[in-house]
Amino acid sequence: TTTLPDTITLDPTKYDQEQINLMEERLILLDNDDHNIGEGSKKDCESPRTRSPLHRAFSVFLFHPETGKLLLQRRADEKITFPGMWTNTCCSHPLTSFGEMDEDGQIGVRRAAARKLVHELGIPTTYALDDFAYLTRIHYYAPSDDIWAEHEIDYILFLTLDPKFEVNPNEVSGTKWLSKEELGDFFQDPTSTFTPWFRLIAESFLYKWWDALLASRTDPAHALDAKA
Ligand code: DMA
Repeated sequence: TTTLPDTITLDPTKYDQEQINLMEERLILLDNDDHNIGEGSKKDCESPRTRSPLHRAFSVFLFHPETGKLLLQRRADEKITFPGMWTNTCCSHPLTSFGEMDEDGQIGVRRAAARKLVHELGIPTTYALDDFAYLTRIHYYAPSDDIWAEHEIDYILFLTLDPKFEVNPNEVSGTKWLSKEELGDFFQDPTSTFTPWFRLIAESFLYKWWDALLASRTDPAHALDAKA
């Protein structure tokens, strides 16, 4: 197994202390086939000094059951990577703890997603972990700035839920529910910035899956899992 050396000290006068602490979380390092080959801190996984080693991540897209709208969040300015950018409902990483390394039925990723929906948005786990529809995995690399970058195999999860939520201001500085058309217009807004993975997913698969989800609400034969 690979264990990465701790290479950077984060300056608390430059970065938020709570976010500095979260950079010590232990992520799951991967080979190109999504096999676990070790662990490393978030800090080391997202720094070019260690060449941003590949690790496991997830992206949740939460849809409103009645309106079919997608919940977006704006990342807090305190975030060390991709601050202030609009993105999908919730993204993070499964950790080497909390049973999040378990791979059967993507259970570890589902546990991590539920944990972070609570932490970032205050969405209680009133749904079953099976309610997350697992769509696919996407392998990508995206720089955040001169220092930080993401290099991940990202599990895409859809969830249909009308949640109670209360955002954690250290993580999230705004939310919006948008329809497909409204999201298309929002991407054109020159005063907003968007995370590269959200743009990538929106430009590749999102609308096709979203259509399937909307169709499945009236016609169960179009259920999402059948399309995945
Ligand atoms: C990283 O999310 C995950 C993806 C899919 C880009 P993040 O930087 O928001 O993680 P965290 O919320 O744990 O800081």
